[in-house]
Amino acid sequence: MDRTVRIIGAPMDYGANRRGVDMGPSAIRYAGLADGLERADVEPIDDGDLSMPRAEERDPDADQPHGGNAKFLREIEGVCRRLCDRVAATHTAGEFPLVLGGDHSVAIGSLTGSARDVDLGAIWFDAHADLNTPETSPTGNVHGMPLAAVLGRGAFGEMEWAPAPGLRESSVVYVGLRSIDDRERDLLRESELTAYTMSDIDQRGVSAVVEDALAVATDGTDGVHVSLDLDWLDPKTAPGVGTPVRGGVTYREAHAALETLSRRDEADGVLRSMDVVEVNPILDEANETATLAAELTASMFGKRIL
Ligand code: 6HN
Ligand code: MN
Ligand code: MN
Ligand code: MN
Repeated sequence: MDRTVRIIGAPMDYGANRRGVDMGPSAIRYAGLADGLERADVEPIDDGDLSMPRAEERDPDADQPHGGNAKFLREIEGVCRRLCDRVAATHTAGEFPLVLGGDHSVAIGSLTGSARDVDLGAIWFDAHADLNTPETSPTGNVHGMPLAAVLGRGAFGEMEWAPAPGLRESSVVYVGLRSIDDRERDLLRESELTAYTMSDIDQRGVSAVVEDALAVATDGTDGVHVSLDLDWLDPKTAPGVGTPVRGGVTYREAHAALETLSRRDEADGVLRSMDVVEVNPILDEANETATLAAELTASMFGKRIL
């Protein structure tokens, strides 16, 4: 056992437009996450789940930022602040934080916690750019905004603590984009973010693209956060997600990508933290997507076929 991985469940669904992703952490555990990690030769310690306020008792439109729309912003802010502290404490203990979502707004907590006192790079495996601000969002769903919040773009009201000084835009890389909103595309084009789309993967193959992503995310940083949104995969392979977009990566491409991360990590220990998000067991078929999430996580930590 060369690494201790602390599993932190963040069963939050306030950032998505449909319920169900709050069951993601249980489904991923049930799918054999801990066994897979042990087979990857890491020691898993399960922290259980962060407590969540009940959505039914909350007003999604309370505390809206001026001129913008960001539903449940107050609840998301509170959960992400606690998650940020938990992730930072995990690093202090010398362990690797593995955050199980929940919708992708949990990444606000994992990124800020992981970037505390260090320079952080990030690789964002997603169909979506998650760069909307409360002003540009077509939906008001905060799971479409976590990168804007941590990069200090847009007005996020009470979440003004979230911009992470250790996370520079030029150290954040997307892999697999294929669904970007019109105003979000303008934000992305004028940013210093690096974006590899599905077309890049088609042309060059996923392993080469992930190697390039690693080069960007490790340049001048102390480590890399991996954010894995299961809607990165094709919905035929990963049906249990709230915002499916056809044309995603295949089962083998996904494993190849995470194994590329793992090989690099074995060589020089670049990986620092991870979140696995957007698994929706209500929409899933026999826990297929959660099983995939558990398998891909084990691949990233070094589990091999042979
Ligand atoms: N995710 N761009 C759309 C929005 O509502 O802003 C979809 C976001 C999806 C977010 O899957 O993490
Ligand atoms: Mn996402
Ligand atoms: Mn997505
Ligand atoms: Mn595997």
